Amino acid sequence: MTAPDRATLRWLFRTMVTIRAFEEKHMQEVNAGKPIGGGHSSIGEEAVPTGVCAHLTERDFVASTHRGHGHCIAKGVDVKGMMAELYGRATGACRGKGGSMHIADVSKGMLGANGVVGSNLPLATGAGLTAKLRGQGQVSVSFFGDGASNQGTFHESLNLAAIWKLPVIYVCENNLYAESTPVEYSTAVRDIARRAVAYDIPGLIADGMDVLDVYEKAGQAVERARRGEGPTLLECKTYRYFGHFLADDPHRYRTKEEEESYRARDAIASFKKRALASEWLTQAEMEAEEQRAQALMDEAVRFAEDSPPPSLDDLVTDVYVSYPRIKV
Ligand SMILES: Cc1ncc(C[n+]2csc(CCOP(=O)(O)OP(=O)(O)O)c2C)c(N)n1
Ligand SMILES: [Mg+2]
Repeated sequence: MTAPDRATLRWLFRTMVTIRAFEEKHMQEVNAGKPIGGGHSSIGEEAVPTGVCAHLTERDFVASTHRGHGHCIAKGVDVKGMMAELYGRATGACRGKGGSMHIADVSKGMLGANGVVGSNLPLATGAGLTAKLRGQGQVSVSFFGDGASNQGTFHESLNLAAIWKLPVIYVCENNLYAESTPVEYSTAVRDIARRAVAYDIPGLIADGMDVLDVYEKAGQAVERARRGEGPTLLECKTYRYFGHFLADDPHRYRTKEEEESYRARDAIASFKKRALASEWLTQAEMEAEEQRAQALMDEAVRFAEDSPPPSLDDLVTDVYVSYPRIKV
């Protein structure tokens, strides 16, 4: 594969280090006992949302999961608003009412993180139908886990998208575990991409620890969708370095050797090596990006801490039913 242009390479690096810095800051704040919500760390998986979203614009749709911070950042959601959301503040992406698992920003095409495993596949499929009916070349992406690929919604969504030729990219983040359940215990196939055969659509596999491989395979899927040829299932083989959720999972269901073998292939560290060797980016440019990400997180925490909580009146705004004015 020929390398993407310099601006894209820089964006890929910037996005991966921003995701990692956000996740590290969140973990630090939770461990320090700050009164903020926990969540599910995606450290180790940064290459997947980055390589996929590099092909999208604000007009394309993304439907995300419980492990959604990386998807939001790669799709352009404001990091300060995300941090304020974790702090439950009125300035948060969802005015402090959603928290980690419900961050959304429709203006950026981010339809939302989602706490119900497997529930975003039909949402992305519906957004794909919208895109097809509008006929303006938009595409829709669903990110979901290996565990979610065993939900009925996975099969229903892929079948519908296949018969209607919807512009949807189904991106399976296969990190080998659903909570503590190993994928080989719960899943009949070794490569989840093989399930594409059942719907007569392409099933691609990318190395989810290599942002350029994800970028290349996702590019094929997005181009196919924009040409009106229908959906693709893209499986990215990846790994989360920490427990299923923050704070309380000692991850005893897997070995230290397995963890170390993935950390040794860390997506950010290997990109750096390659970028230096190939003279894509300089050491100084990459250090500047890392410092920028750290500074952004400090600023985001300050912004969140200085923001007010939602008011009591906000309890009855943004709900489905328009209540008569309830005095709270
Ligand atoms: C419908 C539903 N069932 C169970 C859960 C509890 N739960 C939350 S995350 C999770 C595991 C999901 O695994 P996977 O899809 O592989 O995503 P990962 O956490 O590995 O990113 C489960 C079972 C849930 N939130 N929703
Ligand atoms: Mg998983």
